[in-house]
Formats: sequence, C-alpha cells, structure tokens
Amino acid sequence: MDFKNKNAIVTGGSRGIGSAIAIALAEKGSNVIFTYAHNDDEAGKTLDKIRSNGVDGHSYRINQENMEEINKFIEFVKLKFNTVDILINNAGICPFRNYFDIDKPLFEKVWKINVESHFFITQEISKIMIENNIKGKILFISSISAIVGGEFQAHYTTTKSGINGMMHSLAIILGKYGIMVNSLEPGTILTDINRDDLSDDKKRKYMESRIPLGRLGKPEDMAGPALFLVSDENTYVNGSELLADGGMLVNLQ
Ligand code: RM4
Repeated sequence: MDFKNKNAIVTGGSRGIGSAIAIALAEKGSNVIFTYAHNDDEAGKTLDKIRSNGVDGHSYRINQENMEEINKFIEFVKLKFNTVDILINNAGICPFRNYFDIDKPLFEKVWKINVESHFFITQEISKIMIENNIKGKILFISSISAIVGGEFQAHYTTTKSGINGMMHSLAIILGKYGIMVNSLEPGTILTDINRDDLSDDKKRKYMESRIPLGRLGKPEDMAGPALFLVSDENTYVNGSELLADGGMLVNLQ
C-alpha cells in the first residue's frame, strides 16, 4: 500500500490506536496532521516519529467538545494542506462508570468528543475533498462496543453505535462523490483508555480468556486493517464495519 503524497488527518493521534495509524501512514509516505487533547510532550514525540519519515507532519491541540475550536482546526488544516485525501475519526474517551452515576455533563462530554465533533469535522473535511474532486477515504474508529454492551460503558457504547449509524448515512451521501466511508471496530486493545480498568487482574484475565488469540490487542494491530480501508487498494468497501478483536465477539463457549 502506497500513501506517498497523500494528506491524512487523524483525530486523537498522539497516542494509542490513533498514533499507531498516524505513524503507519507516515511510514508509507503520507503527510499527517493529528489532533490531541492533553499531553504536549507525548504529541511532540509522536510528531517526531511522523516527521522522521520525511513527510509533512503537524500536531494540533484541541478540545473536541468545543465547536469554536473545531472551526479553528479546520482553518489550520486548510492552511497546511491544499486538500485532504484521508480522514481517520479516532479520538474518543471511555470513563468507566456505574450507569446510575453518569450525569448529564459526563454523558454530554463523552457524546461530544466521540460523536458530535466527528460529525462536524467530517462535514468540513468532506467539503474540502468534494471541492478538490478528491475521491477520499474516511474511517471512523468505532468499536466492538458498538455491537455489544458494557456494564460500566452505557454512555460509551451509545456513542460507538452512534458512530456506526453516522457512518452508514455518510457512505450513501459521500459515496455519490466517490468518497468511501467505513468503520473499524477494535476489540480490547490495551491503551490509556482502559489501562486503569485492565489494571484489575481479574478483569484483565477475563478479557484475555475471551480472546482466542490469547492476548489483548496492541494499537499496532489496528494499523493494518485501518490502512487497507483508507488505501487505494480499497476500491469497493464502503459503508462497512470491520471487526478487529482477535475473535473475542464470537467466543461464547
Ligand atoms: C472498547 C472495549 C474494550 C474497552 C475499551 C475502553 O470498545 O469495550 O474492552 O477496554 O473500549
């Protein structure tokens, strides 16, 4: 797969799955802009890795709950890239919480970051693709949690199902312009999003026992399927959900 001279955007690209995909794209020649929310040092390290491949790389700190900041980010993209070929909507949070302790502010925060921000970022980026006649690729990082529930994830699973619903409609709307839209559904991948949760030995052993491959996923395990879906080799997969969970979902007994 060749990404030379492609312009890619990755939200939440400073760590975890987003970082693995952003670096993999750069290693195959793509220019990359990634957003991040908190850690400047961590973002700087990821940016160095991206730029070490001789590509144009930029990081952008943003609170994706905030529409004004999203609009400023789009202006930044237009400044740095004359067009966009690939958008990876990855940023997401999952504060594990008892359902009855999830209040409106928390629910709104998770909804805005995981779903609403990507609805509007995708609206603006797809306009750029259409205006430049780019038959681009858009990938939502959804989750196995779009398909199954989680006792402490009622807010989060709602967002991941919402992402798939958005993806289905955008595959129709943007497919008319030759832009292909899909979602990747990672299983349990060990990243900062779940480090605390999986620090509970009993929980970690249970999750590992659910996976036929015998191990939790690594962010790098997501790069291959993600890159295929946004590559030129993908000529007909549109509106699809690709589960990447090591066999966890189907492992009932
Ligand atoms: C994933 C899945 C994993 C969990 C993360 C936070 O969708 O539910 O098990 O660790 O979310």
